[in-house]
Amino acid sequence: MTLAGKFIVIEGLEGAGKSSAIESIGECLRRNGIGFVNTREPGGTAMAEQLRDMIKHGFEGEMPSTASEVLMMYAARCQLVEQVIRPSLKQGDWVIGDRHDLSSRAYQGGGRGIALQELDTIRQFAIGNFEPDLTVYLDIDPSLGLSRARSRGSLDRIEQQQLDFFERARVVYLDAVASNPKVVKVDASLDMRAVQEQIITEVQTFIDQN
Ligand code: Z5A
Repeated sequence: MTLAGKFIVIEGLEGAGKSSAIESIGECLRRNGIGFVNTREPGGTAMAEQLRDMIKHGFEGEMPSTASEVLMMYAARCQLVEQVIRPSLKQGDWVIGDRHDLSSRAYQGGGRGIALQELDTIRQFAIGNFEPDLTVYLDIDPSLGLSRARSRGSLDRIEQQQLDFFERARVVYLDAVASNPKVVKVDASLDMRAVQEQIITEVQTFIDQN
């Protein structure tokens, strides 16, 4: 079934500046008279928010294994897609997603080392062929991103990974940019205004083509 709205996702490593990017995309859609909803992953439904909390902080001192972590990510994503994203798109709203499936490939695949073919199988079971119409990937050197994220406050369980975890995650993101025309790269190491200009250019081009 063709969905009336479009799903735009913002992706990137820690400190890439996703929060301000999401605001810029929202302003751009508003200027174009397009109604939208915001989502975040993991999270975005009551159940998915509970999973988010356990993924980020564990539960009563118990930390998820690598396999549990990835299954919780997809459980949360499945809930969000079925309860919020698909219904919104169906009624003609656009959706701005703070992360989606590419985060699992980057963090659980690249970072944790789960084979991407295994993730494909889980993904197919959880959400089938559902995918974003446009992904804006904010590319940043992990050491710069982490120093920005640290200046923002304390780091959660995943954010506390070593630099090489994020370097492996970045490789997966860059592979996606190279292989999938629906994933566009923005240089997030520049100052905020320059980053926002690149994002708005990409999103406006996408709007004009749709
Ligand atoms: N995760 C996963 O492993 N697998 C998955 O499938 C999914 C997620 C979906 C979600 O945590 C965690 O789950 C995330 C990935 C993992 N953890 N890690 N690591 P979250 O939602 O709490 O965290 P996040 O998504 O990584 O981060 P965020 O806070 O939403 O955004 P951000 O991009 O990291 O950062 P920011 O708050 O927008 O900016 C950081 C600081 O830099 C801030 O002070 C800004 O003012 C500053 N900034 C931003 N842009 C600039 C520029 N251009 N110049 C200078 N300073 C800047």
